[in-house]
Amino acid sequence: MKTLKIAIQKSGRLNEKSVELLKNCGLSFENYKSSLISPVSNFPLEILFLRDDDIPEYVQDGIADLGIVGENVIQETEVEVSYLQRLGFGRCSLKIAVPNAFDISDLSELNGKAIATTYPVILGKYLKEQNIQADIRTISGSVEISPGLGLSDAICDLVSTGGTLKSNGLKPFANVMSSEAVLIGRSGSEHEELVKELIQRIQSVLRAKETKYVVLNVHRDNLQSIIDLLPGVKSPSVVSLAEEDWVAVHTVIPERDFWDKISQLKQAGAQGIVVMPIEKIIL
Ligand code: PRT
Ligand code: ZN
Repeated sequence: MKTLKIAIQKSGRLNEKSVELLKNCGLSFENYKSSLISPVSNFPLEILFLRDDDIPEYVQDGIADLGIVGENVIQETEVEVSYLQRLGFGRCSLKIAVPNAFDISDLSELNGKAIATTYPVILGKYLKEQNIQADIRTISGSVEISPGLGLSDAICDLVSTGGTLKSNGLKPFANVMSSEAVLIGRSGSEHEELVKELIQRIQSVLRAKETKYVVLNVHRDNLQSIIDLLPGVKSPSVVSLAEEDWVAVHTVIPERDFWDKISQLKQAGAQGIVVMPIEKIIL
């Protein structure tokens, strides 16, 4: 029996969401912090728990068939892997930031300046594209304290809320790249069918997350205007109610325009609107 291997972060910002995604795919496994490999009992899959920096190479070299890792790590390690699916978590941006007192208005003002980063490859390419000659200082961590220590004029680091920059007296200046967690694989994997099956499961979970299941009651006179507002998966289900003139409409609504849609439905005569989360959508 073939066994697929997927590499995920052992601990850190992507671990919890990666485990949650796989569990939502119906995969049953133990998430022991001490183990490096966890077998899945109901799918031919093993989960490898690794440092995120090692995941792209493990996938490239065929030690793992799949991996979940930030795009920033893939770009920095410059490996040959295929992007199979964006996962919508671990979102952040790699930014150049400068001390608040540095009154910068143009990227060219970074010419001849020292920029500290743990992302020398991505930063190097960006500066080259922008035609900036700066001194890239590669350090292994705590990049945000380097201007305060006099080690650099600017930094290039990941930002999500911006709180770390702020508390270190820094301001973001240029966006070098935006990143999120992605599922990666290798072309020509010998387990193509299993990979396909797992991707389908992941996509059904992601799709469900983006949509809500909605049930509402409406008078028959207003039914058509409600239907016109609902794109749905195909067309909405319309169910008779004990009260003859009224029906219940069952449909799905995308999360992104959810509140707009609900207020339009109310205006069109919808009543008793019930909203439920969806576990999976299989097309
Ligand atoms: O041990 P291992 O090597 O596996 O983990 P790690 O320490 O290298 O990575 P980890 O767990 O910190 O991050 C894993 C991945 O999460 C990164 O590669 C990104 O793809 C993603 N991610 C999302 C982030 C952030 N948001 C983030 N904010 N990674 C790091 N940060 C750090 C940033 O470096 C800075 O120190 O958080 C700080 C800034 O956060 P804000 O919210 O103050 O802006
Ligand atoms: Zn790391």
